[in-house]
Amino acid sequence: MKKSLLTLITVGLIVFLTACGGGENSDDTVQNEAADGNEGQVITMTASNFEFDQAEYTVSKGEPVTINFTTEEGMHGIGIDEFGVKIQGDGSATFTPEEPGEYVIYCNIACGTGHSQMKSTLIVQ
Ligand SMILES: [Cu+2]
Repeated sequence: MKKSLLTLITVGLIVFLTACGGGENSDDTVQNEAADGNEGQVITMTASNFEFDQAEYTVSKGEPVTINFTTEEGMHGIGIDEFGVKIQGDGSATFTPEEPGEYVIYCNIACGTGHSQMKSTLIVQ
């Protein structure tokens, strides 16, 4: 009676340890997939009162673009209507431009007297 109970515990322990090992392996797989998903073009944009850090940002068509946006002064956001980009305050957005052209990047928060001049151009080539 005692011996069979011990066997049961031993078998249970082995199954438990094996299950844990399997869990670690699937975590590794997820990390690798996430690293692959990071490919693409990254634009770092910052805003102050009342301008963006560059007048033009150039990207290539057909590849994902990620915009990382931060506000250094005041409260700003960015909108690019053609790509459905809407960031308010710090944030990021990813989209894939397919058509070459020039697209307006504008501040989408009524931030003050210079708000209407807060525009830059996204050039897709
Ligand atoms: Cu604004």
